[in-house]
Parts: sequence; structure tokens; C-alpha cells
Amino acid sequence: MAKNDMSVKEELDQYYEELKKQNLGPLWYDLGHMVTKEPVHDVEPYLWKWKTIREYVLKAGKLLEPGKDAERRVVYLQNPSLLKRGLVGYGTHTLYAGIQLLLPGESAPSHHHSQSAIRFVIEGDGAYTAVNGEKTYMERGDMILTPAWTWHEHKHEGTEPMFWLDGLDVGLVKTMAASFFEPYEEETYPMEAPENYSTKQFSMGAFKKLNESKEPGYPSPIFGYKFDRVKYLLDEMTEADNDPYDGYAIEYINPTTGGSADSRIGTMMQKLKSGQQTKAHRHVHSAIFHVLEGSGYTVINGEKFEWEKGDFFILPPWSLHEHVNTGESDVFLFSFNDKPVMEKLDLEYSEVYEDNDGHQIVEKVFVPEN
Ligand code: GTQ
Repeated sequence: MAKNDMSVKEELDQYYEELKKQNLGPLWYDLGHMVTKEPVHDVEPYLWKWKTIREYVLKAGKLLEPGKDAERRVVYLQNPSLLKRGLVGYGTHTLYAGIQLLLPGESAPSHHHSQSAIRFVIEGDGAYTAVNGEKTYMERGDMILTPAWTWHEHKHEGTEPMFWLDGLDVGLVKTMAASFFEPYEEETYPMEAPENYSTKQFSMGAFKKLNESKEPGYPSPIFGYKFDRVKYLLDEMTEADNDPYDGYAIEYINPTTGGSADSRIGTMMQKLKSGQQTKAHRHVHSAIFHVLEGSGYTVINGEKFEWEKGDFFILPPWSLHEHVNTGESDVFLFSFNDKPVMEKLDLEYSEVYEDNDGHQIVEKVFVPEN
């Protein structure tokens, strides 16, 4: 009996060895690793302090010049858990975040690519991003779209250093083996529309010229989304609008479709009042957060990430999270995510945390490396 069992096992082991040599595999052995019960990933949460980022971005301002030494002067957020897998420039498995600096008088040349990009203004004003020949002037808190394949360039006409966040779907496009990039043949794409044209068309009502096309679809007909409008909407919200998991929250949309502003990158602004605490939930989509205003912390899978104005943090996929405003004033959290992609592929799913009145137990406090 024992001898028989042994020989069956030996035979199987030998069979596995032979399969491997033929570049074949036994599904009954590996199914649990392929079709997992829940999302399995290498993305760990992380947090960067604005003070550190700003210092190093400013140093790059002394070392090189965009358009001359660099296509763009950008320092990106590298998630250490993904660098271990050789994934350079990854914040999450799908999303990239970079901090771009433009000094007065500088410009970054026109180019386009298959990645979608969003900008979020952190500090300064007087620079514009031109998208397909339409200048959109950037002020603190504004969100600017440069959708996939649109020609875009940046120029700073103001007097102080200008910092903004670049959010791109780098990991997603790389996984899909769909990355294309092309510089424009000249420094500047022809300016074809009046300044801030689409923002004005949609900022106080919605209008088009008689024979102008505004058919539903992508890219969005608006490139510049103003913070003063976002703040107005959030401040007008009542307790009935207060979501238990996200607080007071708005999503940036494409008005012709009602869907997300960009076709692949979702964008959201959340407001938490002083002392406000959300309940924990998790979803398939991942996100990168930027603290526009205020201070507090986020608990991600039992780990506390303390933040203040300017900081950035990673929310990995399928991770429990809840936010707390510990300050005296309102918190404004901007985030971008891969939700539109998950929704288009019918992969989005979410779950609320029921235990302990919806609050996780804090088991660890995150301390940034260095
Ligand atoms: O400004 O066009 O951070 O193409 C990464 C890629 C910024 C940009 C980034 C880009 C840009």
C-alpha cells in the first residue's frame, strides 16, 4: 500500500518535471494562484511628505532646464514595493504621479502620447497648459486634463515657481503594451482657440457656438476644471450629501457623457469637516491622494498614515481605508484613480467594513523611510 502511494507520488513528480521541460503546466496544481479568491497584488500603501518632495524638485530647478536638458522637469513618486518588482515610475500598478516644476519664463515643448494625463496645481499661478492649441491657465487647486493623444505643452508667464501634480496611467498602458509617444515637430503647437475657451463655455452654464460640434464622447470638451467651482459645490452640500465612506465628495465629469472627466483616469475631491471621520470600505480601483488643505490621517489595512497639507499617499487596490480630519479647519483631499478602467472592464467591486462600527483597529503607524 505504502509502496504503491509512493510510486504514484514519484510518478506525479516526474510528470510535473517533464511538463515543465515542455513549457506546459498542470492547472489542478496552480489554479489557486491564477484565479485567486480575492485581488492579489504587490502594491503597498506609502506616504511622501510635501516638504521633502518640494526640496528635491526645487533642487532639480537648479540642475536642469525643461526643453533644453529635459523633456519635462519632473520628480516622480516611486512606490518602493513596486520598485522591488522592477517597476520604475509606478505609484500603483496602474497609476503614476510626478511633481513638475516650471520656473518663471520657462516652457516645456509640445508632445503627445497614448497615456492619459491629468494635472493638479499645488503651488503658484501664471503658467498655462495648452491642449490641442487651447491655453488653460492654472491656479492652485485646479485640475487640468490632457487626454490621451492630445498635444500638450506648458509655459510659465508668472513670477514665482510653479508646482503641479502630473497623474498618468503609465502602469496600465505598459501592461496593455500600448505606449506610444511623439514630440511635436515644433516647440509649440499652433494656438487655435481663445484662452480658457472650454472652461468659460462650461463654467457658468453650458454653451456652444451655432455650428460647433459637442457630440457625446471623449475627450471631454473641457480641459480646465476650476477649484473655486469645486469648493463652492462642496460648501453647498448638506448632511444628506455626506457619504459615510467618502465624506463630502465630488467627481470631475465629462458633461457630454456624464462619466469621468478623463476616459481612463478618475478624479475626485473630498471635503472632511473638522473632526469628521469616515467609515472603512474597500474597492478594486486604486488611487493616489494629494492633501490640498488640512491635516489628519488615513487608516489603510490597519496602518495609520498621518498627513498634512501637500503630502501624497498611495491607496492600493482592495485595501480597507477610512479618513479622519484631526485639524481645526476643513480638509480637502484630491485623488485620482483607475476606477473608469475597472468599470469599463466590468471589474469594479466594493465592500464595506462591518466590524467595530465600521472602524479598523490601528495596529501600526507609518513612518516614512529616511
Ligand atoms: O507634462 O507632458 O510627469 O508627458 C510625465 C509624462 C509629465 C507632461 C509627466 C509627461 C508629462
